[in-house]
Amino acid sequence: MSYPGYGGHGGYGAPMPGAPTHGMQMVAGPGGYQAYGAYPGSFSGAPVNDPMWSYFTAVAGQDGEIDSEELQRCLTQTGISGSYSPFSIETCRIMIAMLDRDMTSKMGFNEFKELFGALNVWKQNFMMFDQDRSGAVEPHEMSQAVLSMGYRISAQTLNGILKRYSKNGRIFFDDYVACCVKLQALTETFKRRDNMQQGVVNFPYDDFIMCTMAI
Ligand SMILES: [Ca+2]
Ligand SMILES: [Ca+2]
Repeated sequence: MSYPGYGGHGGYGAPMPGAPTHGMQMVAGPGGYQAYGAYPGSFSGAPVNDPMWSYFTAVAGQDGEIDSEELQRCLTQTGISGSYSPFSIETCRIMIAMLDRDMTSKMGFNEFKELFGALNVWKQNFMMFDQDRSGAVEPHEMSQAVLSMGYRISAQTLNGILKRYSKNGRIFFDDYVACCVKLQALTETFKRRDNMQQGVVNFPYDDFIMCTMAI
């Protein structure tokens, strides 16, 4: 399907060409989201039987949901960023804002699992480019990474993004993830309003501010 403005590979929700696929299986989920790895398909049934449930409840604490500080602590402890610097609180806030589907401002169990799946894919993708494990990639590598995810954006837009997310001309893992999270969330937000699937949407001012500022 040719879809102006988005990926040429089916875009959002399609497998990422060039992304490492070993050890993970992507399944198109509801709303174009992907279910990853050990959690294919949509989740149903008692979460008690899920190996991740007890971990989730321990992290979430008494309110049963994960806020940005709990998320930062947990991501640091699980070492998902590996040898890379831990995620900043701002990136954790963006992660929650993006995946907060039931509008509680915190992460429920399914939202948490979705994040872990996405993080693993982004990390694999980042590591593919950061071959010397320096913790940062060059702008042209970041461009390749973004394009390999199926987003079709102009060189000018890509340059703007690279400027925003780079430090001294390099992009660190934390900023890379923040960029991926936002790109995915904003594309999803846009697509939901793009009824004609033409890559063009009329945004009332208030709606635009809500969509962009809330992430
Ligand atoms: Ca909590
Ligand atoms: Ca939530």
